[in-house]
Amino acid sequence: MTTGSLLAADLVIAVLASAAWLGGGAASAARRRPLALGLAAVALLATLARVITITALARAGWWFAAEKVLIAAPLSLAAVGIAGPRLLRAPGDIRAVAVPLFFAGYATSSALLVTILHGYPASAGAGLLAVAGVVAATVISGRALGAHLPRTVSRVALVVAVAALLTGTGLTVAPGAAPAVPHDHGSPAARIADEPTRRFTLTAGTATVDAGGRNVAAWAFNGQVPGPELTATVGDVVEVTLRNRDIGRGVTVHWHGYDVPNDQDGVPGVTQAAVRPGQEFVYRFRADQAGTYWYHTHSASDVGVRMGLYGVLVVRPGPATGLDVTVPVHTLAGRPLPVPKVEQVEAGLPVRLRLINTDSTTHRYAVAGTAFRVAAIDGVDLRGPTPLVDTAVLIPAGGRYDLVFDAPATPVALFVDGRAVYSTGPVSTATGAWPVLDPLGYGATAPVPWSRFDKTFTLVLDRGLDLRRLLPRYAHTVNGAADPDIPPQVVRRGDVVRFTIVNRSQIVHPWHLHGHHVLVLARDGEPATGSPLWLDSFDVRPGEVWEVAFRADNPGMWANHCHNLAHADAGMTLHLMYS
Ligand SMILES: [Cu+2]
Repeated sequence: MTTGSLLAADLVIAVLASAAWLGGGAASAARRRPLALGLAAVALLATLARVITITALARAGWWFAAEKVLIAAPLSLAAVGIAGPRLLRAPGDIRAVAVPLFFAGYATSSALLVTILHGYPASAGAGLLAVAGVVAATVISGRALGAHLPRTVSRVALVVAVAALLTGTGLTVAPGAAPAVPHDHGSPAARIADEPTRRFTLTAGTATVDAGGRNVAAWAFNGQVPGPELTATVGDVVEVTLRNRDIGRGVTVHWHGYDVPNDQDGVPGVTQAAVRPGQEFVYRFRADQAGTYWYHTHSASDVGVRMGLYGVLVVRPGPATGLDVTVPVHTLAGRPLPVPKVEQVEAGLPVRLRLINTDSTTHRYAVAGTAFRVAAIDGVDLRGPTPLVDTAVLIPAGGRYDLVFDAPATPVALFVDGRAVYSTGPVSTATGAWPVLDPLGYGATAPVPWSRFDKTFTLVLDRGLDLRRLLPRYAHTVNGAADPDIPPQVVRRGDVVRFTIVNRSQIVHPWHLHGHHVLVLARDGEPATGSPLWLDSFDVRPGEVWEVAFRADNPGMWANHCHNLAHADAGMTLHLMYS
């Protein structure tokens, strides 16, 4: 059983236990003896089952079990300890066990609320608040049922409630200094001169575009979705003038995966001010990384990218050979955009398909009708990629895979999420059962270039109630905090930095660090055994623990966030900064 399924199972069992205890309390209050005893038995079994799930989660990593061991387990023990003996005494009047059963229900459900609303890290404040809630609810139920509760119970409730308030609710972590926002650096055009320059203009504006035979409202660069494909040769200077015609929420251009100097990174409020309607901004950087990249607005990025403010950036080492095409996959107005038509090629010609996922969720790609190799991931060539047949690849949000093969004489087809987006003739469509490539074991291995790490950080991804703003929100959190309250990670130039990224939530988080590619060291404690994987976008699935590292060689302040852009907007963004 994976840690992700354990997390889900534990949650379901906790809900069941809470419901059964509370249902048992209600049934006994209504003097429905067999129902009350039956529900209490279910609750007891569910509570015991949690011993297994919580122990297994703790073995997978303390991050997954902290609040369950420290808060849920003691409360569940108290529930069984108080309700159990009274049930065993088999009271003549079943109503006599109503309050103990309600107590057990409140104990289990308040621990559940701690997991759902607070998560990681566990805190004394959250624990005390949970206990105070349990005691208060039990006292109220007791009064309502006319039960005699010892006066000490009310006193304990009062003491615990005061202690909880004094400790703080524990719903937020200790404040870290939110990063200071540097101001507009202006155009850096003077910095690089006398070099071959590729000049482009991107004008952002509202537009109506044809999305597979249907006109939809979009935000577009130069009136088209995707925006124009920007190409360059290694060594060129890329100069892009961004103009905003009428996008009221502002526009920037972020060069996704391209490790540009910090002031060219296009993050509003961090590396520049958003470009407002009528304004412009000139980006300029040297293209010294070959590979497949993309660009997109980082201003109101969730809605901006979804509405169409993105395009492809390809940097080639020299003239393209054979058929070399980009396949950006995007969902516009709820429907997949058609993939650009690929010309027919003669057999034997080398083909390079640059697959790009510009959506916020993972896509599954399958090439049918030919063996292929994965030549590069996230713009970086793999070492010793071997031929694959009838194998699918999963590309995370923001990620890119370059697939290469020699065009066969027989038909080939590309499937995205089981749908043929392109084919040169009839091929088998049964790609759904194909195995999925695990890039951590693909290609030829090479030693990790570092033996020690100067800085290590752990990012625990979860959900939680965020009370820092006027309106409470159910945020996507990192270490229990949400943007802008997540303390920045501070490194020095030259540091070798290791991140541990832990997903204790129920959803996939595609992680994306700006300005640096990270080398994958291990996943779930298993070292990567294939080609060195230098990624800028990788899916951390529920229950997974990723270890990645990089050298801090690109000074500045960099966004470090989930590339499910709705999650990033809902708190899952922090910053890496150089001291
Ligand atoms: Cu996410």
